[in-house]
Amino acid sequence: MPEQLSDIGLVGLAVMGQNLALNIADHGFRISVYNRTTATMEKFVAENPSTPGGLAGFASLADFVASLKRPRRVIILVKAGAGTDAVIDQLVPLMEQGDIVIDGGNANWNDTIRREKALKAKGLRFIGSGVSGGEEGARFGPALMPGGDFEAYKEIEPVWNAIAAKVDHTTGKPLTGAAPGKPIVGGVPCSTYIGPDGAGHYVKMCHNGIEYGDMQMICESYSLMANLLGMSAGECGKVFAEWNTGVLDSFLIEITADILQQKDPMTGGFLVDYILDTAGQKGTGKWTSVSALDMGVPAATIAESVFARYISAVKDERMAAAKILTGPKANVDGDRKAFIQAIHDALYCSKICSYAQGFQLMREAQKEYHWTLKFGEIAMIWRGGCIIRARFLQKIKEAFDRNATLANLLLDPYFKSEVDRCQANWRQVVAAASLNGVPVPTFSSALSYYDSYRAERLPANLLQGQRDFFGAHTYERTDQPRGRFFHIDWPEPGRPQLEA
Ligand code: NBP
Repeated sequence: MPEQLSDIGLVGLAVMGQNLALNIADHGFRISVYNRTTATMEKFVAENPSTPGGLAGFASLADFVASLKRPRRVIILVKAGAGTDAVIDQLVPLMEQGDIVIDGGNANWNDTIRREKALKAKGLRFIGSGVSGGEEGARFGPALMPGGDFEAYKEIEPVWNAIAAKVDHTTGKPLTGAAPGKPIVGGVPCSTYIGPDGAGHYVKMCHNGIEYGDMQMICESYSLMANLLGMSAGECGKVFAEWNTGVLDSFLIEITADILQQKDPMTGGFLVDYILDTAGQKGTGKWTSVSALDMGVPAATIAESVFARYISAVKDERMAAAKILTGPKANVDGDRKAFIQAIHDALYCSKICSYAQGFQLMREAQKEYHWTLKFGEIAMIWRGGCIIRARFLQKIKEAFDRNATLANLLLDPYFKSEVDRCQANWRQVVAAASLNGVPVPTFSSALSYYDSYRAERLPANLLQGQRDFFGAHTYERTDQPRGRFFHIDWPEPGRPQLEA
């Protein structure tokens, strides 16, 4: 038994685990750490001999568990999936009734629901907590999305509130300037209890889906500037830097400005011009889109951003197709400054639609999984620490403060007026992109979403006619109450029946 018990423990000392452990120790909590490969743990502890709370390393999981205050609180930050299950299987026999396991990895929410149930049956409590913000966030303040047993959450709340990113009470702006041993004190923590079982990991997944959308929309803006206006990467970067002072002010716009202006150390040109145009992914955007498809939520813009990565990945096929398939030659005349403003507005309106879809998805998920999600609080905790942190999220929080049961962000008076103000430019950009052969999958899908959502009548009347024609799937009538279904014998009686 160690002389001094630790407040909390952490298993998994890769990039996220090391940074989160240091963040916890910086806030004065003593933390025990364990890693499957002992040498990694030893090196980490040796490199960080004096933190405010103190780090204690253990080579044996049993000693690690024994080093913790009761109820024991163990954070797992290992490779999501089989790695998490392996650690849980080893931990469970070492823990006691009421102890708490916290999975901080990017788990699929269905796994979290399964794990919570399995641990509950053994008398243990389980928290699935989204941790957003990558390495930097983990070190100096991530956005945290804990879900699971509420009483268990209360046991970790002081740690979670301490280590989370902080935003200013009134402006909602992230508080910056944290350094090793000098964490941010004060401000509103970007952490809140999300809901039972898999709610935290579900919301984290939606955050990532929205992040996919944001990234693709920014890429489309850059592509339009480069391909339609002939701007260099550096020139595009300067535009993004300017945009970062207005309504689009966000971490992703800020880093885009820097990335585009970065020079290549090998050639002296702009680095981005030398980066191969094939995008990778870890799967959370796909999970978001699959969940939307499963629940019948039209999150088309988020799904398009996943497909955009897929099509980018078939580089060889695209290179071959480029030699065969033709399109218009890009040619945009007119006021360049006005067109850049139009691209800005197209990005802004598309972003509003993408977030509208993400929040609609969470709204549907709460019905499906019997959660009560507080959308204003979710927007609030995304204002700092995470990859999608943005000034814009303050407006979303205010929209849900005005109306907690808002059906769609587009219906909020502020967002409605913003789209009204910018939509002519959005349409102009999508039209110009189409006429000039520049792909803008998220801009155009967001515009179709907007026009579909505001349409009193869509051509689904014909679609139901088709379904009834070939499969007798029936239809409802515009002149009859909803829920009454009709079928007619289409064209001539006695025609051969076709299979659906
Ligand atoms: P990785 O996802 O790369 O996982 C590496 C860690 O998992 C190492 O500590 C490794 O131990 C451990 N591990 C593996 Br792999 N299999 C194991 C097993 N069967 N038993 C025990 N330990 C095992 O680490 P990461 O990038 O730090 O991410 C950690 C979690 O945080 C992941 O779920 C990730 O999705 C999530 N996340 C990451 C980021 C990010 O920016 N990287 C952001 C947000 C969330 P070893 O040293 O012995 O191999």
